[in-house]
Amino acid sequence: MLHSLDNLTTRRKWMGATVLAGGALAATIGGVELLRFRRTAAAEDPFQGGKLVGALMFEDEGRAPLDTLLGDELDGRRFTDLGRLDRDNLATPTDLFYIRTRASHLLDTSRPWSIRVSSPAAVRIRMDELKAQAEPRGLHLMECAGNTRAARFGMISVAAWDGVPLSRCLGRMRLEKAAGILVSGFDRYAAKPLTPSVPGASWIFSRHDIENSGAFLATRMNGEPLTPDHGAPVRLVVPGWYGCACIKWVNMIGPVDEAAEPTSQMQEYAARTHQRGMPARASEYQPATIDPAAMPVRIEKWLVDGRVKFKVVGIVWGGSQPADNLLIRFRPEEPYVPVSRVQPAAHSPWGLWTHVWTPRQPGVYRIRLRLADPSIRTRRLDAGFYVRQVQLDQV
Ligand SMILES: Nc1nc2c(c(=O)[nH]1)N[C@H]1C(S)=C(S)[C@@H](COP(=O)(O)O)O[C@H]1N2
Ligand SMILES: [Mo]
Repeated sequence: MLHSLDNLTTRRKWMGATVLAGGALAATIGGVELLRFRRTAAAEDPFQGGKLVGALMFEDEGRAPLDTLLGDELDGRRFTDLGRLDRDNLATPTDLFYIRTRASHLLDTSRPWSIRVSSPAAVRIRMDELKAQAEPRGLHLMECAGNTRAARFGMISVAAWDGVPLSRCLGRMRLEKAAGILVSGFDRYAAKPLTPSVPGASWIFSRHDIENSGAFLATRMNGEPLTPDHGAPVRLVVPGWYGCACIKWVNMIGPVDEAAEPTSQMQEYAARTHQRGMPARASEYQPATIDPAAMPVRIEKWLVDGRVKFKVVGIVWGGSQPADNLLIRFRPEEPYVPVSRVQPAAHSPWGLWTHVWTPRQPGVYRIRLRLADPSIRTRRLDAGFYVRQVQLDQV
């Protein structure tokens, strides 16, 4: 099925870009200079001189509108339309960044905010101190561990964040010897949730996890103060981890011992963060890191020299290093082939790839990716988690 081109061209609210010498594009977001993809010579472009005639819709996915606020408080969601991503808009504007849980009606940020530290120090970390110490921390990706087909995989976004590394605060909080560190956010809501979401977002980290991940208390997003739905006045960002660990409306940090039970949020997300069963202790949890993954986000239909060609555009993210050796398959009975072009972008936690697709027959196609290097752990790709389906009526 084809849908109109409006979707690709309207409401382009994404960041503008400026052309630099040397064929690279750059934009500045929240103090981060973001190098864009290098432009390629026109001669290499298989769609040169062609006409974009439409885009294919992914099938068998949720039907909720994208880029739209849905529901309220614990039921509140916004799924980001990834179909509009292109190489000039790699950061998601704040008003399109995905949302999982909207701000509580009971949240009162009119009074000065501080984080209570339940340790021998019994200090409070005041918001004005944090603001004074906050510095640009670059672009980081966030993905909900429950980023499923029903959400049209729209629970993933990238922003430029400002904040203060949590490891830097531990000494002052007298937490430098704690076995585990609990970070907890405001989680009382006026209404009972309609969805099976469990209220009470908090996560327990080891000191090693906090240092290793570079977790920080974020005060700004895309160069502006955090919005209420994204955790204002202060949230945790844990680079490389699923969003469930990125506690919003942080109001308490404290020590826990080795035997501490996982929090309700950790239990709710145990399977989705690939824990083995339900560990009895928080200290037995594996870091909730995101493995390398990739999926198509848009399939453009082109007419080039009188022939139909499809341009499959996708994203690649996760892992500690940008994956560039991607393989793609369109049907289980077809072999994996190398993706035509993968372009990891400097300083960006997700990169775009494009693949030229000339299917021979109409029918249903289930598009799946994997990494060429089998030694890299890709739990979700292995499970077919991000397979996307399209139907071709004619080719
Ligand atoms: N206090 C609090 N923090 C929270 C949550 C929550 O329900 N309450 N949800 C978590 C989950 S599951 C995700 S995926 C991210 C989403 O952050 P975002 O809504 O800013 O995209 O916030 C996390 N932080
Ligand atoms: Mo999440």
